[in-house]
Amino acid sequence: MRTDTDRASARGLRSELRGLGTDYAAPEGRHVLGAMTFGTRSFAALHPDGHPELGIRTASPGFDTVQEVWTTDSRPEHGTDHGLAFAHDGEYLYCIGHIPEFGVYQHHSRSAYESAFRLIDELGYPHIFRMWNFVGAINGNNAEGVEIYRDFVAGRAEAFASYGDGTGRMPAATGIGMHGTGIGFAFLACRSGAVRHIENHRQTPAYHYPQEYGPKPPSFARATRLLPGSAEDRGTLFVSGTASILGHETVHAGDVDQQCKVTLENIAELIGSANLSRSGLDHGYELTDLDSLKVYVRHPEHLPIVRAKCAEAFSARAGIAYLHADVCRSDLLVEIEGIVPDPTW
Ligand code: 3EB
Repeated sequence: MRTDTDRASARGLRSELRGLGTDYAAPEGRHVLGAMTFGTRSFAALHPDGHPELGIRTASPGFDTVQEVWTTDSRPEHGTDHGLAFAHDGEYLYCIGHIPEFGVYQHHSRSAYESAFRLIDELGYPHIFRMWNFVGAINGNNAEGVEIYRDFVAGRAEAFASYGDGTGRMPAATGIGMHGTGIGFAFLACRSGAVRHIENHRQTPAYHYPQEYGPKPPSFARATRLLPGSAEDRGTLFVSGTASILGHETVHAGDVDQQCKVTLENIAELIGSANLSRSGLDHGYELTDLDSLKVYVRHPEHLPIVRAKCAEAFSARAGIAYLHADVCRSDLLVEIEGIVPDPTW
């Protein structure tokens, strides 16, 4: 984790990955839309300053405690609704929620997502472009003996089935573990920006995974490109949590070194010009264009090797946070997400 402030942006919207310990002050002319705090507590609440803050318990010796702060150039309004806390500024909406521990999550993840879809309709932010889900005991079993990740995924899929035209609106996402129990989630949506969801030719779309990974497939795209309204620039590319999966299969179970290699290759292919041109984008990117990286590591003893691999692959200027979390399949050891900021910023 770098000690100064790192930035990644969509026009009007920026992400800053910062260390904890000091109060955050938005730069002149900017306003906090919301925050995600990777520390010692899991919660979803409005901060005393007004903005929604999602707390995710990942703190562990040797790992980073960080905050991702989303800022915009218009002053947001804040509110709560059906257990959700949100802020919106006329173009962007940031919304968070926390599902407490339950024996079975399916119904609760479905209703949380349905509340989220209702909220974006009511407030008028129809395009979700990034989602995060932090699932406690993700590889543990629920009260019916179903893996908690699969339990969560089934409810989310039910909500997505009645959201728009199904798979066409599934955004970039992260589905990862956290310490403790319950599920924390956050998402970003926009009003007038153009949103395009992108797949990776090396990987089966998650929403087409076969049933061996759970009764319902996961609802997300490999990346989402956000082109702010009226902009003629390249936009911002949000890269989903990415792991050592080729087709739909985990490769290199038990080998963190090779899992890092495949994960980095998956991201490089995803954001490269050949893959993006399949989605009609005319620019490609490289790993060194990524910023606001989050690297989730299952076993603390793997941190040095993962750190070395990432330092080699990413720009020395990029913000990178190393976080201690279980990954959604018990054979996955590492997962990486990031943002390619708009190059005009
Ligand atoms: C994978 O590719 C790894 O359930 O929202 C990555 C990103 C993963 C998002 C999710 C899961 C999710 O299947 C896991």
